[in-house]
Amino acid sequence: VVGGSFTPIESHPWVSAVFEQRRGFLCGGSLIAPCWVLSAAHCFSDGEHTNIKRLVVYLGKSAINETDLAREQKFTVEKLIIHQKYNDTTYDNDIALLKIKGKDGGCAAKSLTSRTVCLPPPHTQLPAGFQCSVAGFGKERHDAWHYSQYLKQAPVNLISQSECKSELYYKDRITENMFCAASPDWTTDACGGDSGGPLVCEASGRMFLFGVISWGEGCAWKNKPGVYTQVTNYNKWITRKTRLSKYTEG
Ligand code: 4AZ
Repeated sequence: VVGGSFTPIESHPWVSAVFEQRRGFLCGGSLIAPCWVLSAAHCFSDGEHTNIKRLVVYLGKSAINETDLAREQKFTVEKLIIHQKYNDTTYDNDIALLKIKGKDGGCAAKSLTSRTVCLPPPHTQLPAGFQCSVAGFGKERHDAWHYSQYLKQAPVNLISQSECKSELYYKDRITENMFCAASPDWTTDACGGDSGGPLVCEASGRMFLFGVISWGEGCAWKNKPGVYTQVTNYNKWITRKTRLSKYTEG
């Protein structure tokens, strides 16, 4: 995350950190049900096929290189579901579900450092300019060599489809399954390593997961906003794949 501030995991307790045993930290994710983490498809299908046996998911983590056994929970991945229409050239349908399993065979336990985030009801539309926030362990600058050691969050404002599809921004690269967000002065943004993680917006006093951090040209570059997977387009897909009965749980 570029700009913004360091934040305790308690402020974003659905934030998940996905690691690969050999490659290290891979991507972010969001806990949407005790056994399910929502992330980005491109985290698991770029280059060599991800071996799900080597994936490790952490909840309750505030620091990427530190273990805090009292606060974090560790899981393996029992099932990896990449959207069947994910396009690895255009990043259309950049969404994936991870079914997690603890050593004891159970799923996530609710605590101060770990809880689920609500999915927005289908067709919910927020106006352009609405302030939301992104969180992750991604780079603090586009040219950084390392990911952020600690979890960061930053405010970003929603940008209309028409503005994001303008000549200056991304033209036809924005599909109906994507939306854009940035800060008005282009100082805050998601960055490398944040993908898969959450863009949440507060509505009627609760936080809802509206976006999955997906892509963007550079980080906090003028006229190049962050691009997010439009979660409201996938309520049925998520329900079908996870057999969730409610849209707002947790
Ligand atoms: C990435 O590579 C990434 N500035 C995520 C978000 C953005 C750029 C890159 C948006 O994970």
